[in-house]
Amino acid sequence: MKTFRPLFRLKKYFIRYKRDIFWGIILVIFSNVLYSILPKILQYTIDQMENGIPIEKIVLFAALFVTVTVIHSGLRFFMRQKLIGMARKIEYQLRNDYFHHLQQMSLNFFTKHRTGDLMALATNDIPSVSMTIGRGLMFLLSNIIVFIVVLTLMMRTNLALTLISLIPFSLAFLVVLKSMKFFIRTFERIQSQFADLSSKAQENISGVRVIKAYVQEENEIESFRQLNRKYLHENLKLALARGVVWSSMDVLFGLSFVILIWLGGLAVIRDQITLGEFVAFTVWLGMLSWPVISFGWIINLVQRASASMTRINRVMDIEPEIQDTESCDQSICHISGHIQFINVAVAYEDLMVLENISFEIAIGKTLAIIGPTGSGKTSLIRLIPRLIDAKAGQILIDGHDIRSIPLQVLRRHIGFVPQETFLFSETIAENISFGENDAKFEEIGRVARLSTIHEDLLTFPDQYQTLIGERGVNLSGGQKQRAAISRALLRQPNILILDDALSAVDTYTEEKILNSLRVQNPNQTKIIISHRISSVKHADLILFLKNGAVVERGNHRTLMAEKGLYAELYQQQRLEQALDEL
Ligand code: DUT
Ligand code: MG
Repeated sequence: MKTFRPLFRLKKYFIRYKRDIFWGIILVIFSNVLYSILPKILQYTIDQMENGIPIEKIVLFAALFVTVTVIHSGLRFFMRQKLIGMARKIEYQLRNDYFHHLQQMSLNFFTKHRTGDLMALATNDIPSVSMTIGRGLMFLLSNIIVFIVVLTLMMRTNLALTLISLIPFSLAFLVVLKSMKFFIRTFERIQSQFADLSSKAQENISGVRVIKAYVQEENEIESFRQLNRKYLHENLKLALARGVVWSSMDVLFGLSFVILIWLGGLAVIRDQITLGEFVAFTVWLGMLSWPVISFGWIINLVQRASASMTRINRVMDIEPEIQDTESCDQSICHISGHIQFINVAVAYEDLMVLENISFEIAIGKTLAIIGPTGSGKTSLIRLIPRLIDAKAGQILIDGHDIRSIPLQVLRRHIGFVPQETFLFSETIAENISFGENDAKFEEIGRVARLSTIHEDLLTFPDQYQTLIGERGVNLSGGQKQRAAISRALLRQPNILILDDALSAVDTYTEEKILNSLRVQNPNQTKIIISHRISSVKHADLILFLKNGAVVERGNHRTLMAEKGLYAELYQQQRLEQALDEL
């Protein structure tokens, strides 16, 4: 029972579809009782024939047989409709709930879980659960009913014959029980190898550029082949075991029939049973073989579903790390963009990446963050839309603790351009208007002009309607970045955050974009991360980060006067530029 516990979580779905289940069960009972009594009609017919039956009566029996069969098939049809339909509806709900859950997860969750594994849950585990609750339930109930009814009918006909001919059946049942453990274990291995295989394929397809650039195709093919070979090996093992079990069952069932024909035949000759009863007996015995064979299959199915459900539950039980808490003040429905950090620290697991960060930036001002790679710039700005939470210290926006602002409100007022741009496989216009579905075309055009991508788009065959391949393969790096900036600008955010979002754009274009950003919305607080001094020098406050700490702060003028790291970097970049211009 313990193994099936994960499936108890499906209770709420079962309750939702209780009507379907109720009718399904009623149909299962009726259709299988009818099925089990069919041989009884056969028995009467044969017995009557022996006694010299008039032809009309034979026709009557035949008609009865056909009618019962037709009704049975009809009931089966509706039973399948109800139970498999119910399973499909549960699968639909489960998949929606799973997707909804994934959408709530914070960044950290996605770094901890492989995309391939998360996909495998949706493509493998959820259907496995649905299959079990549909077919598994249907066959299990059918088998139980057939077993009870057929066995009762057989025993009532001849108890001794029933018991003797069932001896090999019990052996077959034992074979099923014994082999089950092996099947389940092998199957679990197959499932986890399948997850590895899909993760490998998934990473390969997303990472195809790197693989090609490093000429790693052969290596990748080889390591994929190895994983695939393991998968094949386990599958073959399973197929072999299945073959052995099936064949031995065939032998045992054959043995049952030998016993029945031998002892049953003798009983007929000795007039202990009628010929009709003998025939009915034979058919019943055949009917019993399916429940025995499929018992193992059903248990296997339920175990698999249970293992799948465990995996699903494991992910579904993860609480979103970042969500609205009780301290959230629902009356806050707007933020203006006054940001204050007080002794903020950030850590990923045990790795401290930022410590003692304090600064304040007024509405409409520009904050710039500069510093060597890995110094914690991205981590710092991730705190503002609460993609991550601070380990220590306090962040205030418009004087409210950031955790008291409803996440929806906070994020709606922030335009965030991440360091790695991601574009969807949709048109450029749709990519820009992401999250703002009713954006007017003029608005899209306005932000595209601001981020200077408008001119580029005009050269494309479909202009704003140009379709972008997965991850925007048909745009250049700089074009992708500017499309992402347009997307952030369209929301007219009160806080605009650019994380190195102009790194792939030349200095001239960068200057142009930054200039137009400066004038377009004087009340917008801007945070700009860059490696180039040229893009930060107009900022009201510049923070120089190094090893997770602010080592210099001020504006361009005061920092230059300090003659520290900032000034040094400025000289270096000036020199590089001069050399470039030579
Ligand atoms: N780090 C993690 N987990 C993450 C992100 C970053 O452990 O999910 C670590 C790596 C690095 C430090 O945090 O040592 C700071 O990373 P961040 O991305 O904040 O650095 P950056 O200043 O933005 O670097 P770059 O200029 O390369 O973008
Ligand atoms: Mg970064």
